[in-house]
Amino acid sequence: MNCAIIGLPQSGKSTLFAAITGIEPSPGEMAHHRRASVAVPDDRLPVLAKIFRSKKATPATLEFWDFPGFSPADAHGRDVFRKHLPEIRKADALIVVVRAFESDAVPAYRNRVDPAADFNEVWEELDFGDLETVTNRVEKLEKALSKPTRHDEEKRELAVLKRCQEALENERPISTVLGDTTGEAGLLASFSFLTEKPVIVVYNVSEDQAAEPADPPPEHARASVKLSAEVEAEIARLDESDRRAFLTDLGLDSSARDRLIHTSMEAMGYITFLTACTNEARAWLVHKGATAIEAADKVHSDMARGFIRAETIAFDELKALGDYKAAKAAGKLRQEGKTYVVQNGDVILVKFNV
Ligand SMILES: Nc1nc2c(ncn2[C@@H]2O[C@H](COP(=O)(O)OP(=O)(O)O)[C@@H](O)[C@H]2O)c(=O)[nH]1
Ligand SMILES: [Mg+2]
Repeated sequence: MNCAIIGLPQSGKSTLFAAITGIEPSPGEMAHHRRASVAVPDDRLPVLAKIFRSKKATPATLEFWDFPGFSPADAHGRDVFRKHLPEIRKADALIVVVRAFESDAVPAYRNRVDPAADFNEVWEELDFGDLETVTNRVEKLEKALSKPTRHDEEKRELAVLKRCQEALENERPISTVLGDTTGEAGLLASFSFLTEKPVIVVYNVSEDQAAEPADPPPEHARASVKLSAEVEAEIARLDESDRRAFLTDLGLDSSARDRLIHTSMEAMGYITFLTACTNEARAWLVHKGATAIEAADKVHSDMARGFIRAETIAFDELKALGDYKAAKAAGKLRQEGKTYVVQNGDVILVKFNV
C-alpha cells in the first residue's frame, strides 16, 4: 500500500513527507524520490495487547513516497514529471499537495496562490500522461489489426481503449469509463493508469487556517485534508509530552498527520482487522469486501490453505467484555466461514489445519 506525494514545486510536499515519516528533507537529494514506511495509528492496538497480554503490538503500515515537484509550465518540468511517471504509476493512491499558504519567503508557482487552479493543473498532467499511454497503445493495436490474422483479444482491448481515449480527451478520468462486471478493469490493469487511482488533495494552508474545516474535495479527488505541513512537521519533531500543549495553542484537537494517514487508507478502500495472542497483537489492512480466507492469507498462506473457520468478534464488543475467555463463555465469538466478509475492527482468530 503506497501513496505517492506529488504536486507543483514549492507546495510543501517534502515538508509533508517529513511530517508523516519524520524524515527531514536534505538539500540536493531530491533528484530521486524517497520512500518510507509509517505505522497506521490505531488506538485499538494497545487495548487489544492488554487484553491478550501480548508481548508486542504491531501496527499496520503504509508507505509514502516523496517526489520532486514538477512544473508543467516549462519543458524541463514536464521532463521531470515524465521521468518519474513509471514510479508514480506503481502507487496505489496519489496525494496531491496544493499550496494554499501565503509566504513572502517562498515564491509561489506562477506567482499566485490558487489551490483550485493548481490542483487542476496537476490533474491535467495526470490526464495527459494517461492519454499518451492510451494513444500509443491504440496506434500499436490498429497496426496489428491491419494484418490478416485473428485478433479477438486485440479487438476487445482496442474497443475499451478507445473509450478511455475519448474520456481523457474530455478530461474525464479512466475510473469513469470502466464497468466492473465485464472484466475490462482486468484488461487494463497492466497500464496502471493514473486517473484510475484514488486522489487525495492536501490543502497546505497557513498556520492560522489549520483549524478550519477542509473544503469538499474537488472533482476527480476522492478526499481532501486541510493542514499546515509546516505545523505538522513541527509537531512531529516534538516530544509526546509537548505535543498536546502545542496542539491546544493552535486550536487543534489532534494532529492532521494521523487524519491524513487514515484518509489515505480509506480512499484506497482499506479496512483494518486485528489478530492477537500472547506473543503479538497486530493490525492488518485488507480491501473492503475481503473475505475471511483472504484475511487469513494476509497473515499466513498456510492459514488460508488449511482454513477451517475464523473465530470473530468486533473489537468494541471485546473491549466492553474486557476478556477473550469471558467473550467465549458468553457465546460472543462468531464462528465464520471462508466467505464471511471481514468488517473493520474485527478481531479474528483463524483456526486452520495443514
Ligand atoms: N509558511 C509556510 N511555509 C511552508 C509550508 N509548507 C512548506 N513551506 C515552505 O515552502 C518551501 C517549500 O517546501 P517543500 O516542502 O520543500 O516543497 P516541495 O517543493 O513541494 O517539496 C519550504 O521553504 C518550506 O519551509 C507551510 O505550511 N507554511
Ligand atoms: Mg520536495
